[in-house]
Amino acid sequence: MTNRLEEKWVFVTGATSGIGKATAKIFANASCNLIINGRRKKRLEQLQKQLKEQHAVAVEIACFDVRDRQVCSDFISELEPSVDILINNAGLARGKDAVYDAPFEDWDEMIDTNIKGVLNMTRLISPSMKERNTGHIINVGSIAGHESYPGGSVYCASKHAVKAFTEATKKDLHGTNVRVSMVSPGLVETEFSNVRFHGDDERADEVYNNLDPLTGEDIAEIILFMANRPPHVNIMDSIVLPVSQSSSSMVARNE
Ligand code: NDP
Ligand code: 8X3
Repeated sequence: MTNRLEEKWVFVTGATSGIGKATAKIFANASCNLIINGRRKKRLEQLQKQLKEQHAVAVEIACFDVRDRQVCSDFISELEPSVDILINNAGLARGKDAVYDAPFEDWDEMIDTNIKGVLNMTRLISPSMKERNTGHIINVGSIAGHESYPGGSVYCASKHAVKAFTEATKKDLHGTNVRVSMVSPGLVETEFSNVRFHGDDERADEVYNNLDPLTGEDIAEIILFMANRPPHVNIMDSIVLPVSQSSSSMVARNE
């Protein structure tokens, strides 16, 4: 396949694990330079070393919390390269409690990360894309942004918000060459469920038992495909599920 991505600068939020880490790796393999974000500095340093050694690309570390607007702003105003592709991937679920039981703190963390984190990064990076009349913003949504499930009220609401924001961003940039896309995965086996269940590995493992879930690499391949389309092609959304999953709540497990 033609590689249209060589030497592009790609900013991946949440690159210390799962989908984000796999995405950083696949773009480095396509000869892109990377800016890798997350809060765990050691992991970012390890990934930086690995990508530089394996692919001879430039890799900058952006160790900050996407919820902290001031820190995001300070980092981006000091950033030398222009960002060609922004991948808003950082996100999380916290708990699976009903609305009448869920802790407010869990709700705040999801809203602040999944919604406001995406808003912060997009607001800060999109002006330079608009000015240069080029660029691509790719948001990681979810099947939960298309349908809601019990116990997922605020997580689903946050991903519905990502969908609405993606669509409106495209419309705000209407008439420019800036592309805006999202990918909406189903069950992907990453650290997502360990985080959701506050480190309860057993409960996290149960989510992916006997269903052959997606991997971070599966989603990274879709993101790379979207970014590597010719400049006149904009994929708005792609819902990607394991074959064993037919909706948020319909999952066929092998016995
Ligand atoms: P992981 O838990 O494996 O990765 C989440 C990443 O987000 C980590 O790198 C984490 O880094 C980063 N992150 C979380 N909070 C922040 C923050 N405040 N600031 C900066 N980085 C942050 O999960 P996934 O890879 O599965 O999740 C990635 C995205 O995919 C999320 O948006 C999630 O909602 C979405 N998704 C996941 C699905 C799944 O089934 N796994 C399905 C559909 C969508 P660190 O902790 O170092 O900050
Ligand atoms: C994550 C997918 O179904 O676990 O966005 O909420 S799900």
